[in-house]
Order: sequence, then structure tokens, then C-alpha cells
Amino acid sequence: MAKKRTKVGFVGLGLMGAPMAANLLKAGYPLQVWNRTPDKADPLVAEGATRCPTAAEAARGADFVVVMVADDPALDMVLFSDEGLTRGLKRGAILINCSTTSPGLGFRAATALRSLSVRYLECPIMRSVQAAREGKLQMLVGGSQEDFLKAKPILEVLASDIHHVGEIGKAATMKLACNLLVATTMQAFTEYFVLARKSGISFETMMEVLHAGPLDSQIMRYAEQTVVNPGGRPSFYLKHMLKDVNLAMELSRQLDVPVPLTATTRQMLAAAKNLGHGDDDFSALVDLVASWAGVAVRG
Ligand code: NA7
Repeated sequence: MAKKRTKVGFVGLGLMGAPMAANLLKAGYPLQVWNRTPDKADPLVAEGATRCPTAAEAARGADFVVVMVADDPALDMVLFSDEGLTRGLKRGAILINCSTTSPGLGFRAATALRSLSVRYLECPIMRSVQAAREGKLQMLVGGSQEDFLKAKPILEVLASDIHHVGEIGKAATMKLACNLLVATTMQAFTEYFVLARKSGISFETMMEVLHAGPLDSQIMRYAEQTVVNPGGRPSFYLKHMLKDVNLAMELSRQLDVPVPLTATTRQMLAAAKNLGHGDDDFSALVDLVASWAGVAVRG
């Protein structure tokens, strides 16, 4: 692929960030990368990315900077610390935040960046690691139409389904609402699974019924796969799902929206994290409910 002239910075090379950055490199964008744990940049550097000593350096001279970090404190750190992005971003650059973070921090970031003549787009993503590798993420965009159109060629390298949801704050909110649905669906699946299991129904029969009926869905198949293939690499850390549900709870508190299902699921995720499942896939909820019910998930 011929090298493009548009320079891109990338900060946050975790489960999702690393394959996203790799796709930008493959698409021919000169890429400057920074990650808190430097070794995670090694495979990208081997493919031609430039390793930067600080986030500020990763932003230096870049037309676009993509950020894919864990949570609000991480975004705050990579933007505003002494060696953060705001120290390196050039006027006219667009910062693309793909992390799932609070709408409130998005507003604060956009305001601070505006004073540096830098534009801000929030672009939280749906789907998981495999889709990130294939450049087939689903992306929700919050920001101005003008900035969205400018960034579109970059976004299209990362995602196959892109929805411009509205102004800043709307995409972050939409993402939290979606993850609330994903988390509560997973909790419902665990209860279905454990109830049927304890009453002696085989896993195969449970799945046959699920697939043939109106309850079949990608999220059910995701949960099924984690039961069928235990011990695989996590696609979405439970600690991050807990973070998202906490953010959704905070939003519902601000808006006085009752979310009893979400509240219950939050308790389950918090318990699972405290029992050591934070770095497991969030489908570890199945193991937790199974242990409470006194049944083995498999076998
Ligand atoms: P990972 O694999 O946990 O990656 C998180 C990334 O964020 C990783 O690069 C971390 O660096 C980085 N991070 C975390 N805390 C900090 C701080 N304090 N400062 C700088 N960098 C930090 O998450 P995923 O890739 O699965 O998900 C990313 C986002 O998408 C998240 O919002 C999900 O909810 C959805 P590290 O490598 O640990 O040094």
C-alpha cells in the first residue's frame, strides 16, 4: 500500500486499539504510536509505525489522533497530563476518541481542545476484537458534520458500519445505552442457561431451542461461544463492562431514570470483579451464577 500524506497518531494499544492501529498502518497511513506499557507497540513498530516516548510526541504534526484507552481517568491522563496529547496536537488536528467514556468528560475535552483550535469527535465502537482486526467495527459518532466528513476516510478504515448520532455527548450516551442492553442480556442469558442446566436439560438442546426461536441473537451466540470454548482470550473485559454499566447508572441518576435491571446487573458484575473475574471476558457472569446455583457450567 502506497504511503499516504495524512499523518495519524494512535494512543492506547490494548485489546481493541492494537488491531485498529494495525489497520491504519496497512491502509498506508504514517502512524506515530504511544502506549503506557511500551512493549505493546512492538508488533506495530516492526510493521513500520514510529514509537513515541510520550502521548504528546504521538500527536506532534499529526492530522488525526485516535485514542483507544480504558476509561475516564485514562482519557484524562492521556489528554491533560504534562506529557499528554494537548501538549503536542497541532492547530486544525482532529482528535478521535474511540474509548467508551462519559459524555461529561467528552464535553470537557471538546472545550479544552477548542481553545487549542483542535477539533474533537467521540467515536465509541461496538463489536469486538475480531471485528477490530477485520476493520468491521460498528461506530457511533458524536460531533459536527464537518469534522465527521473530514475524519471519515480514517473512520472507514476501522469500521464498516458508521452512524453519525448527533453532537458531542450523543454518541457516548448511545454507547452506554447499548452496553446496558448487552450487559443485561448477558445476565438474562446466564439465568436461562443455569436454570435449564440445573433441571437437567443438555446444553445442546438449550442452544437448539434458542437458535430456532425469536431469542436468537449475536449476543446469545457470543455467550454460547464462551461456554463452548472456555479459556479463550477475552474479547471484552468484565472490568470494562462494569465501568460502562457504572457510567450508565450515573447517567440514569442524573436524568432520574429508573433502571432496575441495570442496577441488578451492576451488582453481579461488581461481585464477579471482586471474585477475580475483572480480566476475564464479561461472560464470566455465567460462571458466577452457576456457582451460586451449585451447578457446573460444563460437563
Ligand atoms: P484494554 O485492552 O484494557 O486496553 C486499555 C488501554 O488503555 C491500554 O492501552 C492501556 O495501557 C490504556 N490505559 C489504561 N489506563 C491508562 C492510563 N491511566 N494512562 C494511559 N493509558 C492507560 O481495553 P480494550 O482495548 O478492550 O478497550 C478499550 C476501550 O474500548 C474501553 O473504553 C472499552 O470499554 C471499550 P496499558 O497497555 O495497560 O499500559
